[in-house]
Amino acid sequence: MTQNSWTPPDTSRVGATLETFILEGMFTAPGASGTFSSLLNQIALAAKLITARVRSAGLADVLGLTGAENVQGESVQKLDVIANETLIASLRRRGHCAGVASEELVDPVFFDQARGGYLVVTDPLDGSSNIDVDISIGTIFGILRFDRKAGPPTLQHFLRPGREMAAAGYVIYGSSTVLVLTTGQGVHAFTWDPSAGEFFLSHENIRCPAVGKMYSINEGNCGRWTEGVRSWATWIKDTDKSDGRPYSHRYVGSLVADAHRTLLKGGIFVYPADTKSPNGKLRLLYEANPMAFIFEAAGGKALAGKQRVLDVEPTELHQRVPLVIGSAQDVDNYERIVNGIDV
Ligand code: AFP
Repeated sequence: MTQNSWTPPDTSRVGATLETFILEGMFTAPGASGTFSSLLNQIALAAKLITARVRSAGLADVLGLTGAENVQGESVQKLDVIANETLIASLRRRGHCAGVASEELVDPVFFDQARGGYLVVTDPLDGSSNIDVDISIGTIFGILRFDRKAGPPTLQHFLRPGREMAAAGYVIYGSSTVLVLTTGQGVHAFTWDPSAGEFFLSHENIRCPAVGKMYSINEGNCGRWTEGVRSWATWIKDTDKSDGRPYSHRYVGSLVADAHRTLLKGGIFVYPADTKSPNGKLRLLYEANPMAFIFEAAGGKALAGKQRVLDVEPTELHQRVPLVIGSAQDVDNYERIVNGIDV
């Protein structure tokens, strides 16, 4: 018999299933009960079901428009509706979620029978204008604590600053499906293995690099930007080898895809306020807040105009904000240049 020279690594949990990770309490939020794990499992279930629909979309006649518009006045894709219904049905099932606010719905839905515990904000299928051309799309979500003893949930319970979230995450339906999750202490990514039918931990304790090499902004909007944003966009394209400029430009037009790349490789994603969208385009509660929560937990930064995204006090469910997320140094440089301070 030959001696076994292989000793398993004892610290890394890479390769663990999402279920094991959740069961071992790795996602326990401060003050959370066991119901939190159950809620995460329901989100993972929805991610699996949506993955199946996205992967077979071209074959199953679910590509294309429904003919309706959502609350943002945007065309609703069939897969938008499917993702929304799948997520809500999954969240309703265990009784731990008292209500959901979705990009697809004018008002939140409340689950009267739910014992409570949490509220969920979501963009069930972000980047849906990319669906028909097989570009990466995603599901974004944020989880807020909710105490049913204080009475039934109302719209007001959703209008809380992002720093109060218990957890946030997204699922990217890209070349593989990856679920990224944080409770504010460690950002972890789980990759879906369709042959095993499981999410496996693939990226443990993601740290957004302190500085990157790529910038991401819709350059087609430059005629609508402020002078400050234009100065920054010129600066980032100037050549200066000492700080790695010019940066490369990458822009998918699907927030989940642009944010995922920025989180892993570093750099900066910007959707500023401009003359067409004076408050910015992206939605505070279910796009900017979850992304900001993830970036900060990974050591990056997130700004909405001059303030931290997570400190914005929401006044409306579908409120828009300017958004800057990315590597700490890249966001700092952006802030200085936009405000006329030399870097
Ligand atoms: P859709 O969901 O309508 O495709 O919008 C995607 C999105 O909300 C976000 O995912 C992108 O970052 C952003 O809009 C892209 O907007 P522009 O097309 O104006 O660059």
